[in-house]
Amino acid sequence: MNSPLAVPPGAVTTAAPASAIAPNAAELNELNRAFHADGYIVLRGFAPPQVCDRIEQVTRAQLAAAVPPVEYEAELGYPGAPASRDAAGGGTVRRLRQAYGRDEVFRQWASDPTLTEVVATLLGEAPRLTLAHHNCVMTKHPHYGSQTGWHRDTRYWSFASPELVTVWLALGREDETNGVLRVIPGSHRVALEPGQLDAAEFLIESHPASQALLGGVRPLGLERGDVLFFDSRLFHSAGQNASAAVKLSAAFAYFGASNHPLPGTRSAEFGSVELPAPAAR
Ligand SMILES: O=C(O)CCC(=O)C(=O)O
Repeated sequence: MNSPLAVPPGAVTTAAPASAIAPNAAELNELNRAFHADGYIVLRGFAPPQVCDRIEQVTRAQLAAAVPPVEYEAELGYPGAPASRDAAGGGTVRRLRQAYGRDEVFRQWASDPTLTEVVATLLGEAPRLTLAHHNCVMTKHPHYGSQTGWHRDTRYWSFASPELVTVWLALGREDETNGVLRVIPGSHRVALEPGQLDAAEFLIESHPASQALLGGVRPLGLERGDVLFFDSRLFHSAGQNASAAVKLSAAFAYFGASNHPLPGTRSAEFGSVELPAPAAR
């Protein structure tokens, strides 16, 4: 079932560069090494201020009008979420979904050649943007923004190979006061014991085998324009927002050209966007 905001499956983008700061070949090599060792990298100030400004402007306008398709906090019912759509705060949006179809600013950012070159390096091949997962602006509102338990993004994703990269752009400061993302370095490669996940595939923190994992938690403080690239199998979580301002982050996910969503699954529903292979250096 395609959203009215979705773009046709297999569409090729013609976006102009968003002028992100390009790492050189040696830096890309080091980023690739760190990514595979830790499961994530952070590129500070990777998205230029004017890109953040344009994305934020469109996001705030669409958030204010709750332009569909959106996901409401009350729909998920995570800890801290309003009990129902009729409860106080029931209209709190958690995600502006299908961001790629919403506005050119999202298309330009998600297909920015500098960004996709980093993703291609991490995947080892030309990337494709999935329109089925993430492809959204994540919001974390004061009061009604919920807490997200430890999970792997791939928990409900169905691809031939689980190797995907999530790209998270901070549109403002993200810290312990407003629901910073926390990660467990190296957890993308950890095999879990039976019973370590609950029915919704969140990590059961009280499980004995979870203790070593939880001993390595690292909060990833971000500033506006910082971009976090993480292996979609990396365990991460986030708290609530105790500040007075909404936290906004754009999130997209990519898979390699030799990978594919499994036919008939939700991962295949919305199509994908082919992106160019990285230029030879
Ligand atoms: O900001 C949060 O609550 C985390 C969101 C997240 O990790 C997710 O929805 O996959």
